Amino acid sequence: MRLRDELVDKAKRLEEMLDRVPEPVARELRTKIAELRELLLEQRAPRFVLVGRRGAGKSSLVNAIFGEAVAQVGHEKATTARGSWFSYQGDLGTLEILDTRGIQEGTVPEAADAALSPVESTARALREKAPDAVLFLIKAKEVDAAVEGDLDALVEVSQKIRAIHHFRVPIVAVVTHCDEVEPRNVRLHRPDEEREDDLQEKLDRIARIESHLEAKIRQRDELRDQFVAAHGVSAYQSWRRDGTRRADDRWRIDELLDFLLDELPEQARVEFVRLSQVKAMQHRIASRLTNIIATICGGIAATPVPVADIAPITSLQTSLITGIGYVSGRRLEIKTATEFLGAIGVNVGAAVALRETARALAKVLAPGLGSVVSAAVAFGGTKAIGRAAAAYFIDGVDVDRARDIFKKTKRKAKRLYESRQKEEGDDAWIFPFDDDEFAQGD
Ligand SMILES: Nc1nc2c(ncn2[C@@H]2O[C@H](COP(=O)(O)OP(=O)(O)OP(=O)(O)O)[C@@H](O)[C@H]2O)c(=O)[nH]1
Ligand SMILES: [Mg+2]
Repeated sequence: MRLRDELVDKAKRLEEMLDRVPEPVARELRTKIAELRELLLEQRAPRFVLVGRRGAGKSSLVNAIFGEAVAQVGHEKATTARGSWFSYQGDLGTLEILDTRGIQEGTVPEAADAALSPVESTARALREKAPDAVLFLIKAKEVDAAVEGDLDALVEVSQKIRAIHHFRVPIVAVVTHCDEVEPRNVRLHRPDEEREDDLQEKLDRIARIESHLEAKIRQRDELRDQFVAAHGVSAYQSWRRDGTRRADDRWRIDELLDFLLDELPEQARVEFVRLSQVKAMQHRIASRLTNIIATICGGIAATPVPVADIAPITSLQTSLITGIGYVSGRRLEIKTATEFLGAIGVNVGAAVALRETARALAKVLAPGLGSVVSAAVAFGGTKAIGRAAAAYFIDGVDVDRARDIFKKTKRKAKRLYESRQKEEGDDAWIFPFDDDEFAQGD
């Protein structure tokens, strides 16, 4: 992939540049570049193990995450997926799923020709790859009955993972079919059209089911410290034969994904956020990217040797835009990113001219010239570009609005940075702002 190669190349050149930068600063920048690598370059598909009985809604949950029909629901044949990793592919990305169905049904193979029992085939798959999380699915109405057998299966899977990979995998319990909880006719996905008291009754009942299940899981010593939470959802969607969607009764899937995101390692996050298309999550990743890159840009500009050139800054800023574009579900060329910069009023031409002037000056005045751009401008400008790109690519605002966001954010970020500089001096970029601080007085 060309874009990826370009990014790899950029990261490498940045790191080489750091060889000429004095130590504490270089180390700080290296850490940031490493974070950037994990987030942008070492991405892979998230890997989930699904534990749950037949019909619990495992395939439906996969479809609910994608918002498309990628997994067959209801009438899956014995040949699909079970006992081995399966890549579900949507338009925007891939999930790797290990369906352990059958473990809690005993060890008898379902098909006569199956060489391995469900336990054996699951163990073999787990040796191949470590999962990022285990999702334990159970129907709301079944939480009361026979959970113990399911929990035995859960313990078995999590102990296998610990034995093979030496880590405690996070376990998230998903209470499915919440839409069918009494009062049944109250539609969770249309709360505005329902009577408030009816809705509340249903929500209360679901909350009780969740805490009941949580209590049962926490009773197990083998699960307690890996268990994250129980989360009620409806994953129901239905498609016509021609592929158009007939019903979308999904409820609280976004919230589930949001806290699954917290459990994922850095390398699986961008892919997850891209394929699930939850804007709030996309904003979270966009904002992390923005903060990392703004810090690096601020650091380069503050670097006390004249390697500080505007070129790596502009180049990082275009990477930021392509990165945010990617998170939103697009694939942008560097050229598109540069055009976006132009469109929101960043004078890319002027940046290049400035660089030439700086080089000429550097020859006369070097060493010790310092940077062409102030750290405040580099930081503030990058922060502003990230915000504008997120608004444009994730929220779909128009160019005028994006330009407006750019201008306002730039002013504000620059001011904030300068006040930070008064406290911390030239190292101010090492102490970046969290977004709350930034949002104050917005
Ligand atoms: N009402 C409702 N129905 C659901 C929900 N999730 C799944 N279903 C339905 O439950 C049935 C079984 O769902 P699947 O997703 O196929 O379940 P599964 O766990 O993959 O089943 P197996 O592959 O056979 O183990 C299907 O008819 C789904 O439409 C839900 O949240 N609400
Ligand atoms: Mg299934």
